[in-house]
Amino acid sequence: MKTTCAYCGVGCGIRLNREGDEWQLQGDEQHPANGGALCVKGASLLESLAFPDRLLYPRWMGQRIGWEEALDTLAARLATIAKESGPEAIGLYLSGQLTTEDYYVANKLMKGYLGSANVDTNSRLCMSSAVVAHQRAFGEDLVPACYEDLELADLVVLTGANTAWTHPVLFRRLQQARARRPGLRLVVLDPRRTMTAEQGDLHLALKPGSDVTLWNGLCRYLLDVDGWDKDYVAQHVSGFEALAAALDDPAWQLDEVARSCGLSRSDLLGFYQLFARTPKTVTLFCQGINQSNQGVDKANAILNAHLMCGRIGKPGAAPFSMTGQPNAMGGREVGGLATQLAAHMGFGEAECDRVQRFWQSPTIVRGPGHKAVELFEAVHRGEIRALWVLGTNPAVSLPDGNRVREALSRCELLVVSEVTANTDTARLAHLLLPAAAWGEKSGTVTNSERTISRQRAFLPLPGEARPDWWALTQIARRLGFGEGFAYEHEHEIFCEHAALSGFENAGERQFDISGLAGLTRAEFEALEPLRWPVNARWPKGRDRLFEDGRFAPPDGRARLLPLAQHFPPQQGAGQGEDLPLLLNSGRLRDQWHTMTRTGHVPRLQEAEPWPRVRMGAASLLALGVREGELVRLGNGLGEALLLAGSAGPEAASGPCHPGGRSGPPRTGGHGPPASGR
Ligand SMILES: Nc1nc2c(c(=O)[nH]1)N[C@H]1C(S)=C(S)[C@@H](COP(=O)(O)OP(=O)(O)OC[C@H]3O[C@@H](n4cnc5c(=O)[nH]c(N)nc54)[C@H](O)[C@@H]3O)O[C@H]1N2
Ligand SMILES: Nc1nc2c(c(=O)[nH]1)N[C@H]1C(S)=C(S)[C@@H](COP(=O)(O)OP(=O)(O)OC[C@H]3O[C@@H](n4cnc5c(=O)[nH]c(N)nc54)[C@H](O)[C@@H]3O)O[C@H]1N2
Ligand code: SF4
Ligand SMILES: [Mo]
Repeated sequence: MKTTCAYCGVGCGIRLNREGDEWQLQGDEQHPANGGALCVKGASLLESLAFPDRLLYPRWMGQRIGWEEALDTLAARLATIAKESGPEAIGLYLSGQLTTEDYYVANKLMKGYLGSANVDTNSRLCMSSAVVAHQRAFGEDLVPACYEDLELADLVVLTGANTAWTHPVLFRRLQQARARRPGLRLVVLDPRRTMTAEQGDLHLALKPGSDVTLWNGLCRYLLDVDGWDKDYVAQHVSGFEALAAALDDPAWQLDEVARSCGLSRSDLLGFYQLFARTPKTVTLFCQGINQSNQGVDKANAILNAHLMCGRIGKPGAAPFSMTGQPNAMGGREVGGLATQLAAHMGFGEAECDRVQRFWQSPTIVRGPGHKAVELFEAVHRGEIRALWVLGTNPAVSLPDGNRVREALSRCELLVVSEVTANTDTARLAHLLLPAAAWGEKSGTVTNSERTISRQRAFLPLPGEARPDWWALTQIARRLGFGEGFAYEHEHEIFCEHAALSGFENAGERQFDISGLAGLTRAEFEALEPLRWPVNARWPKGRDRLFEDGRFAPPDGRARLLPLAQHFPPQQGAGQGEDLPLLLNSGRLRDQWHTMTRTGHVPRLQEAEPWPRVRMGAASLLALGVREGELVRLGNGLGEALLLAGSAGPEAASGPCHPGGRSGPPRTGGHGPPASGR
């Protein structure tokens, strides 16, 4: 039995064998993502299934009820709210940990049947910057490369990513390629000296938030040394004149860039020279780029450099956005963000009409809904009266958690579909719905390199747990939408999703998997991993996009964009004597997000049993704090009690303390505040 890992966007294949009563788990040697390797989280998946507080039955206000009653009650309440306040008073908050089939049904129900665009996903906190950057540069949200490109490159630039911990199997592939071919260089751009940075040939600990400056500086340098591809730009790219004019600004000259980024001139020049002379360059980016006050611009700054050099769509040459969650990409395919409609279509009139015709639905939303943060603000104001959260823990993972928890506790009807009742969001729910977990649910997921893989069920559904698509379908039927939601199996949903991707698509949308729309049940069950698009032209899938230099806009050209540097406001005026530290959050190697899926596994607790704030030696000294002491950090948004840790390979470097994304913290109670940065 083969399936796909439940955690990160590498999307490793897993093989399960049954020996007696026991399942044995190992990496799938034939899967294109991992070729048999697994990291500690993937290898611990079977242990993680022993949830201490598994949600097995629906619960209404804490009391067990039956599914029938739960569904009838929910449908009746939703119908009343829609009638009284309009469908916009209903919101859905989804997750990159759902299957594509769950996602598709949720999106269709909201945008085509209920008529509310207020459906967003935790990908808003994660991939949405990359999505928009791709749309701006390529005309569509497209990841051009595949993992093999990391192995074929001569230079890999890893920026805003601690890949050794967060995409471990991919990092291992890279390290193995470097061992085979020492000429393959690794440059890491990260304010922290992470485990990943430790292993680079060069680590540039740039000042947090200064990425646009660094990449603009690179583009300026490429112009100065004639290190760009004039023919490629002339044939395939637009916007060069505007970019070149913007790059004339002295702010992008080497010395000035080095100063703004807090880097030595020679290190920076060394990187620029290496980039300029290495055609086979892959730039991998993740949350240090996406999660930012200017995440979209940061990503476009990277795309600019690659487009200027024509380093895209070629073996070993591409910009590469890594996805975080196992199915962040699938969510983007179905259009689970409030700012998309479906199947890589937006809200143009023709697109809305097309999707409505395909769905034969009673309505269609004609514009974007609230994005995650706005969605919870609308809940706070009472404009959204009913919120259904599936597969995510926003009480912990959204910014300004106190405000979010306040919004959730004010919500008139909060429904949470979960695997465990033991999450901060589930504890606030009126109605809890038990979801099938990994190993029990079945469907498809898409990884960072566009590979669609099957998740397969090998365990029976415990208690009354059900797949999320089933619960959504049951509600749709009770709301009178039975015809559009007659699904009995995820196979039917997948085929419909595949058909929509090819519907009236004469090549305008590169997301096209219509070649899979006719799969029989048996073929769906046996589906081998393959990279989209999958259609008449690419029946076996496609490794790289844009090989021919044709992009998605009508003129076929990619876009270069002039970009300005904006530092996060926390790094500016607000930061003074009483807010001396910059705080950044990094993931733990052995834990998954809010820890609801991994916190109960002893093996995964060993490396980092305590919440820790790591500080450089100078900060510890200035604050009068010793390693191992408890410190209370706070700012206007809240407080946290943490164990103080010192600079290891995971600690800060450069001029800042662990730098940049959360609000600037205030120190409390432990010695005098540090004297700024
Ligand atoms: N073990 C584990 N693995 C995971 C996850 C998990 O929870 N646990 N989650 C998955 C998910 S959903 C995601 S999205 C990915 C995230 O994968 P990563 O993005 O690799 O994870 P982070 O640890 O958040 O690392 C972000 C890095 O950006 C750096 N950074 C901060 N500010 C800046 C900046 O201004 N510029 C630059 N260049 N860098 C900056 C930080 O110092 C940090 O090292 O991981 C996935 N993999
Ligand atoms: N401070 C800070 N905050 C962050 C980030 C950061 O770097 N720093 N990163 C952001 C990013 S990139 C991300 S992706 C988010 C992640 O944030 P969340 O999505 O809130 O984190 P998880 O802990 O993965 O929560 C997923 C929940 O879904 C449940 N679940 C798993 N499978 C299923 C299923 O099939 N069905 C249902 N119904 N439930 C299921 C799990 O039990 C778990 O409780 O956090 C964001 N928030
Ligand atoms: S690298 Fe990611 S997908 Fe692969 S086993 Fe580890 S967590 Fe799972
Ligand atoms: Mo993420």
